[in-house]
Amino acid sequence: MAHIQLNRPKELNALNLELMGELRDALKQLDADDQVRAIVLSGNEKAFAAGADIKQMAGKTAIDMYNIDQFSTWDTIKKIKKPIIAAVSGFALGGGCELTMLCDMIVASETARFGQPEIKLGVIPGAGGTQRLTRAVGKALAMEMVLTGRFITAQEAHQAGLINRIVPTELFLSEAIKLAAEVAAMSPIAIKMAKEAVLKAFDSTLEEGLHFERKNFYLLFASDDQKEGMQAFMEKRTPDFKGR
Ligand code: CO8
Repeated sequence: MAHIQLNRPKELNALNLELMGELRDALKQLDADDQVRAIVLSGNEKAFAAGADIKQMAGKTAIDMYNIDQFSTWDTIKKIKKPIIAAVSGFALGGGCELTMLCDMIVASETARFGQPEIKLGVIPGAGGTQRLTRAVGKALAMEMVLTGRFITAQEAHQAGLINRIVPTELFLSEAIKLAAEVAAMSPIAIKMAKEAVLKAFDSTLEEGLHFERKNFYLLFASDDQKEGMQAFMEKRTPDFKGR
């Protein structure tokens, strides 16, 4: 299990290009490290991230934005195979909210606030806020959040299905780590294929998704972990998964 902490506390972890580049590189490194089976991504108690760095963005032209191509970083993060658990306390706004939705599960503190306030800046979400949010919480709430910029509470986010659980603020990181440890105890190869298959549901028809799931299911019978998992069940012992 590995933990990455976004660390620009004075700017509420505003996601400037440098921070996103470092995050991408750290995630790629952890994805390639066999010792790591799950990743926790957090901010601090006050903010997960308050969005893209407005000060860095404010003076840019459309062509600057095109040339900077910041979303290629997001595309790389999207391809991380290992599960990423967001540990969220305080603000998760704009790009910060979008980053939590790029993660696979979200553990939130009671003080967490999720929002897409880009509309108040005269723009719209650019890293999935109109798409992943709508799929997660449905049209009514997504439309309200994107059109008014209203922040929702952890309670509302939980009711709407955006997050996995709400925990007392002092426990937001430790509970996320606990969840990551639970996932890390499973077969790493099965976990990766499971993540891939769940994500497939977002951009395929049911038939295509079922087909994809079935192929991954069959493929896992080529792994030592499948033999070990089923053998351990029959021998009534804890499996020792190796990720092969
Ligand atoms: N960018 C740059 N600086 C920020 C940001 C930000 N997004 N958010 C906060 N800060 C800075 C503030 O300017 C302030 O700095 P300073 O002390 O130098 O003035 C410091 O952080 C503390 O902030 P506040 O004093 O404002 O703290 P408050 O507790 O009063 O308010 C809020 C907290 C409500 C979170 C408020 O700071 C706020 O509204 N922030 C902006 C939220 C926002 O609009 N986010 C969306 C940004 S646009 C976006 O994310 C587009 C996504 C596109 C793709 C993503 C690419 C990465």
